[in-house]
Amino acid sequence: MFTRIAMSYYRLWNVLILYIMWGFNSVSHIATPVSNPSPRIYPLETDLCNESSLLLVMQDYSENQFLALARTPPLDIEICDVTLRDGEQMPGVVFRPDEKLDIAMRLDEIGVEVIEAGFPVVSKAEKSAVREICNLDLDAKISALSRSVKADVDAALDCGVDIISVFIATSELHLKYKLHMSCPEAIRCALDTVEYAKDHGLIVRFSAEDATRTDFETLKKLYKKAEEYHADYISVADTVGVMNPRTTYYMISEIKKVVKIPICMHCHDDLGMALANTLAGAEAGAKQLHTTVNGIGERSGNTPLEEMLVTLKLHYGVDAYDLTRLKDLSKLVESYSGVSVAKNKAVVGVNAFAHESGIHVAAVLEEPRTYELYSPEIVGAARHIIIGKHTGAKALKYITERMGYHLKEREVCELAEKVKMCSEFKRPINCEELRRLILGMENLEISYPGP
Ligand code: HCA
Repeated sequence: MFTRIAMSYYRLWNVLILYIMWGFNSVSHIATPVSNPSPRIYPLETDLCNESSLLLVMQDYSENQFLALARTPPLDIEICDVTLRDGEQMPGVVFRPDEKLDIAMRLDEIGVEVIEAGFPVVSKAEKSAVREICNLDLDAKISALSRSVKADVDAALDCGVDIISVFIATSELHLKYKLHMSCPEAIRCALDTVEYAKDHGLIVRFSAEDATRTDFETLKKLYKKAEEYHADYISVADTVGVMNPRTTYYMISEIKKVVKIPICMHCHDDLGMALANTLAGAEAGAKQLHTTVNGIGERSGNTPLEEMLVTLKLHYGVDAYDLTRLKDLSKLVESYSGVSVAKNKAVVGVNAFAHESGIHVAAVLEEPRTYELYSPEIVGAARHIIIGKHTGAKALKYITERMGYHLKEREVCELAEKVKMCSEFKRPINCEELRRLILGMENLEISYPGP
């Protein structure tokens, strides 16, 4: 009796540890040994089989009849990545200077045209990181954020930036409750700062914060004034993500009627439409599109770089960026920022090219396009076949053959049953576990204690 109670506690302990480890391992994907007591603890999404090596030809899956029918216009755009500035404004995120440099170099390798490196007046370390990024002599132009005050411009000048992003809030809400200024006062500060930055030889991007909640007539007049003061870009900040693609398209089309200088789109994702809104702005003629890696940023974040670049390629034929580096950059920013990428995140999530369902796997093994929009290699990722509750016999036969086992049909079915039993414990199984099941070394009752 005592032994049975002890065994029950032991099993319960095993299960608890198992769940805890899944949590800890969800980013690293590394099976971490624990001192006590289970020798078989694996992360939830352990990959059973990496299929990418099978695809010898990199395929572009972009055929889409609607692209032609919709007459999508060619886009003349550039990317300004703001991971190092707005991305870092995400609560809890701090990049060390060396991490900032690393991210900047990788963004440059991908080919983004502008990197917003930081907000120099924030701290000494921030200022010196921006300066060091400028000293890297990257192909990308380096920009820094500046409030509409001359001291901020001076700090950016000290760093040696190419571009300065001078911003001021223009909505009544921000003027009244944040800046405690009248609109004419704010406009004066902004224009004086634009003028000051221009006089010091900088390329100036003038941004109206909360532009999308600003009285539209006032906003257009302000943009026009900024153009008269020789700003090089004006920026539409959808600071709290209020727009949708239709309203964005309208807004940018109207702004284009009054200013000739390039327009920037800076969209937040509060309603999950940042990417769509940025693209709608681009379709209406906006030039500079703002992104952050993994979409990190305040609240729900910003337009994700990886989603933007893949969409630009597949939907608009923009081929200017090295997409094969996206997955690695995503992992790097995930680790530096401490912000985990959701498993089902488009392009860079661990499930973006993972298949478990028997029906899906069977189809993917014959033709990946059945359940993949584009090939994982395009973004430097890999296809994963996951063995779990929904695994079918076809997938098992295929995988076991790749592992060197030639099972009879009956054996494959038996194995499928065992796999389903294991999956009762809410996780896929990994290669080693499958091997043990095949070899009949595994006694399920013992190795997979129930709750
Ligand atoms: C902020 C400001 C900003 C500026 C946008 C821009 C915004 O929230 O701190 O650079 O164009 O989202 O309004 O990031």
